[in-house]
Parts: sequence; C-alpha cells; structure tokens
Amino acid sequence: MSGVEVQDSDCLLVIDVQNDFCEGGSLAVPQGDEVIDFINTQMPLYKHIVLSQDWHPEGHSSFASQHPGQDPLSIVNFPYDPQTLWPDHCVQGSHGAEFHPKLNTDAAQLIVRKGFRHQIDSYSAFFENDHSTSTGLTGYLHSRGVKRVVCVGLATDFCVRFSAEDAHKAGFETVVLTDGCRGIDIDGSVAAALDALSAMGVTVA
Ligand code: VGL
Ligand code: ZN
Repeated sequence: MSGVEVQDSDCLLVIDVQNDFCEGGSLAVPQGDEVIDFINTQMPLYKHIVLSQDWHPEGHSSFASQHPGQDPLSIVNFPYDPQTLWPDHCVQGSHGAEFHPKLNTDAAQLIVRKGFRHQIDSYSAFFENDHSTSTGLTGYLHSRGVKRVVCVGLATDFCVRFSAEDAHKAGFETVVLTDGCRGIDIDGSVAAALDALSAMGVTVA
C-alpha cells in the first residue's frame, strides 16, 4: 500500500503534522488528522525520520491579520514572490504549533523548524520562500547518507509540495506518499501540485 520498498538510505520526512493544521486548528486541512495513523505505522520501517514544524513569530508577515483590508487566502506581493496570506497559525510556543498529540514524535531524530523569520514565509523544509535561505536540511541528510526522501504530512499543495520539489532539486530521489498527505485544495491546487511533482520526476505513490 505504501508504494515503496523502504531502504536504509531512505528518510521519512513528516511535514507539519501540527494542531493548527488538524481538526479544530486555525488553518485546519480537511481530513488532516487522517494522516496520523498512516504516518505512525510507517515510522518503524525507516532508519531516518525528520519532522518539520511550521514555527512563526507572533505577527508573522504571512498572516492576513498583518495586512489591513486583506483576508486569508488572498495573495499579495512580497519582495521575493506573490505570497498567499493565512490565518494566524503555528505561533511559536502556542498549542497550535505543537505536534498533534497522536503523532509519534519519539521516533524522529531531527525536528526542523521553519518560517521563524518575520519577513519570510517557508513552505519547504529545505528552503524558505525566498528560495535562498536554507534550513540546513540538505546538508544534514547528505551527511547522514540519505539518498531518498519520502514525504508525508500537511498540506499536500503547500508544504509537502515545496518540500518535495526542493528535495528533488537537491538531488535526492523523492517520493510523496499520498496516503500520508492531505491538502488545503484552493481551486484544484492538490491536483496541480501532484501533477507538477510527477512532471519534474518526483514519484507520487
Ligand atoms: C502551510 C500554509 C502556511 C503548510 C504552512 O504546512 O502547508 N501552509 N503555512
Ligand atoms: Zn505557516
């Protein structure tokens, strides 16, 4: 069912399974909680497990609340790229920023935090949205001998998509396990994300 035969040089990258992206959270991904059991059962198969955690300061520039007159999901121009605005979410130290209590975090060796610079959002666990500020994850995975990155988590069309793209660009074989992902889905953005990933050579399983 998982679609990949797991090897010692694989890393399971678990993206943003945090309270704010799950039921009752401020940026709840529809059916987001459904990924948790799947991810927990995948974990024992992997020697390398990394979790990412969206980790914004209060008043982060990606929050619609900081842009008078703008609603969540509207798009504004940032110095780097057009940026979608979001409800306040994953504020450092808040309950919403914590991992979902059912996620087995004990199995992970590394937690990568991202989006902690006020002016830059970060969907990818590798590079922030300016495409040049690194989280250090590429170097970590290379130095641990990881060859393939298997992505699961939330949300398919944002943080999973950008993380998988960056993993592929960094030279890792890259897989997205759709059983372990759910998306926000703005105007077909989940299908668009999976198509774009397949087209660039990421395995969507
Ligand atoms: C995410 C929007 C804003 C995600 C994070 O985890 O997909 N989406 N911040
Ligand atoms: Zn965020």
